[in-house]
Amino acid sequence: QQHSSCTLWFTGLSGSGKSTLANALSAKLFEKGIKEYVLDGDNIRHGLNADLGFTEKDRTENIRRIGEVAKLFVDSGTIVVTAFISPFSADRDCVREQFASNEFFEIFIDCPLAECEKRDPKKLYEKARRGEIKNFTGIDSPYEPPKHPDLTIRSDRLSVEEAITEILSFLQQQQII
Ligand code: GGZ
Repeated sequence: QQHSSCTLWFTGLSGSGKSTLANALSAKLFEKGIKEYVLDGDNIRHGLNADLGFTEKDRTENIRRIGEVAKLFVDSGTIVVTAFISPFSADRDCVREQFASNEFFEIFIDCPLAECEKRDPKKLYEKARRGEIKNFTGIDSPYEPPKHPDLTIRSDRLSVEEAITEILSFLQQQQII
């Protein structure tokens, strides 16, 4: 299928479903013969950004580098889906500035903290509450929700399939696919 390239920048709390949705979306795009790639903690924080932790400064640098990598993918004609908390609006805005307006879309994976904490698949919130992890987003480090996201997915109200349908129809509306 003919398509244009862009960055779909997912942002949201730990446990909100960013990676799950990014991977489900990428599988759907792949099925359609669309060139896509997911950037997430697994392929970025373990490699390129292995020197970075979770201080404010390190998170800012994490997001800056991911923005640069996303730009390379977009140059190559790929739809790149990024799944990082990216808690600071200013950092997300800096990345957006690197792109044309039809090449970057901020997608807010919106899930209440209470629900993320209930899910707690890796028991990280539990550890953060006990003080065993410091600077944990939503507990003792801030999350700044996007003021004007291009799309909001209420991941506590939609199934994965419903969420993917919404994102695909958004991409059609934007004439990306
Ligand atoms: C937030 C942390 C922290 C702290 C480790 N705060 O649920 P996960 O495990 O798989 O996703 C979280 C991931 C966040 O990395 P990002 O690169 O997305 O963060 S940021 O955009 O803010 O740079 C979580 C794990 O790393 N993790 N310590 N203190 N999440």
